[in-house]
Amino acid sequence: YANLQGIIPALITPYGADGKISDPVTRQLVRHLIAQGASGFYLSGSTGEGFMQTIEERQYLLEIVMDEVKKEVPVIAHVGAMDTDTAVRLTRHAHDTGATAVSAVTPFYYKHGSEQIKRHYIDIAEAADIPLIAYHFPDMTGSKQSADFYRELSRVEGIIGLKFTSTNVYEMQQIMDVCGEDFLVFNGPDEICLAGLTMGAVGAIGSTYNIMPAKFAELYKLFRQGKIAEARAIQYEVNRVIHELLKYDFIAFEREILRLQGIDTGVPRKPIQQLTDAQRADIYETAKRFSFL
Ligand code: HMN
Repeated sequence: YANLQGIIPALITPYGADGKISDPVTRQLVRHLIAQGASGFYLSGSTGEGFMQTIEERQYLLEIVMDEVKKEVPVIAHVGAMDTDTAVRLTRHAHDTGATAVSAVTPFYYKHGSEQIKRHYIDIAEAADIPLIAYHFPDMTGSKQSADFYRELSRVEGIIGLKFTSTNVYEMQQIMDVCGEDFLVFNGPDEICLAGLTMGAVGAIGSTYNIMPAKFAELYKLFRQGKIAEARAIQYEVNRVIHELLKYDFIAFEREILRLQGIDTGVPRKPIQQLTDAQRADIYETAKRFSFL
């Protein structure tokens, strides 16, 4: 899985004016991001609004991206769902479409015991011959599994890694320590991308790589060259933008920045924040200030 590394945008899902997934804009966005240094794509995660889409929509998006990307870069399909059957169905489809890997958040809303959650992951891993990347996102799912839990998962055939979305890099390191070197951990929070890489993450999957792919690709390159001070300077720079972003719903903010960059991905699905004209004007000022335009 040597190609699973680097800066991987958790893709914003492009919608047309009718609110449906847009084939041409998806292709435009994916092309643009590859040209800017994206190392792969992560589809239908939190950023991609996967949980606000039908199974058919999630499948359709993957088909478009696979067709456009044509194995140039790896594509990870997020297949996470509240129920195992949906995740399994999406996994089989991802396999048939030729995706590189699937990924799944721990099932949310209901408070399942860790044995059930483990079973959920094993069922996904057994559903098709496609690698699985588990997804630790306690803030969003309310499900916080231990390093021991992930150690057990890492011993399951087909489970190759973890997307770790928490700023607690100590916990990340503890997981890596017990899962072994072959277990691929991806950093989640973009604002600590460099910290996650320093601790041993092989790459980073995140939302702001939709709007600042080149900056993060540079940070990653510098990190790999051991130029930590230079990489840190970029992390500081992008964090000034993230500081502005966090005043909004990140999906609404990123869609607006993309629109200003000439890629109209439409508006997020409700109840995600719908920007007012005043908010758009404010984001426009931010975009100018940070030379997005
Ligand atoms: C996804 O599943 O779409 C993401 O990759 C989630 C991702 O880790 C984002 N986390 C959250 O939104 C909480 C980050 O990219 C985040 O948006 C960014 O670090 C700004 O806070």
